[in-house]
Amino acid sequence: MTDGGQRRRNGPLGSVLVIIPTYNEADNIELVTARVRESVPDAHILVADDNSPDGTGKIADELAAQDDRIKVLHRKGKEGLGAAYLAGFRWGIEHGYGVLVEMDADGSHQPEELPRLLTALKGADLVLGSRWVPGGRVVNWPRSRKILSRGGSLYSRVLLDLPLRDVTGGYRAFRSETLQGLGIDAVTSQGYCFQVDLAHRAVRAGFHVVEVPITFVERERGDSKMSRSIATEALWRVAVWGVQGRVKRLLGHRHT
Ligand SMILES: Nc1nc2c(ncn2[C@@H]2O[C@H](COP(=O)(O)OP(=O)(O)OP(=O)(O)O)[C@@H](O)[C@H]2O)c(=O)[nH]1
Ligand SMILES: [Mg+2]
Repeated sequence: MTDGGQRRRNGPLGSVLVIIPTYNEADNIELVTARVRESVPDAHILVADDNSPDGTGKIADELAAQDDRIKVLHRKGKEGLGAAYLAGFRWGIEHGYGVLVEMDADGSHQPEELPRLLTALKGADLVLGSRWVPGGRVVNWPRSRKILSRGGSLYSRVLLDLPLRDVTGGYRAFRSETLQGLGIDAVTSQGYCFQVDLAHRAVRAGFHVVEVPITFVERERGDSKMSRSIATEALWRVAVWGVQGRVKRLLGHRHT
């Protein structure tokens, strides 16, 4: 399965598409797109909106009408963050982008840090914006939330044998070849679990995954869409993958 990191790429990156999934982000979408534009002027932006009742999709259309580097993917209804990203990835791959970036709309993932992620991607297959490596941090989170997030990453790291500190973060830059090598058509997980799933697949497939410290800023406007059920999904799915991986390795050893 893994090829010992042989897939590591050093080639040029190609054009960049920043995918921003949105559900009721009317208060945030204009600012985040403007900040991306300022920070990485050549990047294109794809807003993947799930027919937000607050009119985010319409605002995105208005932004797109003024700037041809902004595109909007209108989806029929709320199907979750993972499904929106998968649709965005497929769109980006079809349209020939070399780099696909995941970024939240709420300002937690600072567009000003994107150039650092892209620089790191020149020597990697996948770059994770990481809150839990030296230099990374979180602004405006209570201690309890930090413990929960670090605990979630530790849980995934141990169960799935991942050499990563921030497994649930959602600020990432993929080479499109990396995404194409992950078997994303088989991904059904959502929320935090979606991020764990992609990181796990990338490591297992032998891709070179690099963590870059980021400062994650808690959202100031709009409501969180993460729920208890999304956190619970992550807990059980990661446990199942962990057991499956161990059973596979055990059987593999026995047959050789
Ligand atoms: N298209 C789409 N986007 C979604 C959906 N759920 C969440 N999002 C977007 O995904 C991003 C992350 O969601 P958040 O609600 O900020 O999740 P979070 O960052 O874990 O939670 P907070 O820390 O409370 O902000 C935001 O840009 C959301 O608008 C969904 O079902 N569909
Ligand atoms: Mg958020």
